Amino acid sequence: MSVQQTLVLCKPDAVQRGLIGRIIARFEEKGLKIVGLRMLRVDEELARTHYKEHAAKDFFPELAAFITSSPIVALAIEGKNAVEVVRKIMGVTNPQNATPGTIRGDFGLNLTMNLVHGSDSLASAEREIELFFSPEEINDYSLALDSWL
Ligand code: IDP
Ligand code: MG
Repeated sequence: MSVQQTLVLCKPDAVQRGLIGRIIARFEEKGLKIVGLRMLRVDEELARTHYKEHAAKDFFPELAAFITSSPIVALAIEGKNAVEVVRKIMGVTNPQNATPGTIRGDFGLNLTMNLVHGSDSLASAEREIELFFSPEEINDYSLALDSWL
């Protein structure tokens, strides 16, 4: 399976609830590599661009209000099959249905405030990483552990 990069957001609820470290730890423990890391406040325009496929949906105003309500932490994460692996670690969209052991399954109850975002395809990942990071903010480095992962 090829090495991919994907975008993860620790959403405002994760920041407010003090869960950033525990969420990032799950990706590190899995053997994924953090290649970009940034805290920022999402504005209306970025919310609309990032969630463009949802812009016409009923829940978009609620989603936009939530994602702009407090800072988030954006991560670019690299590893074998990273797009799908990250989505598995996150759990399904509604935390009430998410399997225990996943981030949403362990920490969430609320459909909108579901703690994390992960790109849903390689094409989305490329688009979304560019939205949150400039090229020089993505770090190309090897880990001594790479051959064990
Ligand atoms: P995903 O984050 O699992 O990829 P999407 O369907 O892409 O799920 O939805 C984007 C985000 O919008 C969700 O993570 C959640 O925060 C919010 N959301 C999704 N569906 C609903 C809904 O029906 N009501 C309110 N918020 C929703
Ligand atoms: Mg999505």
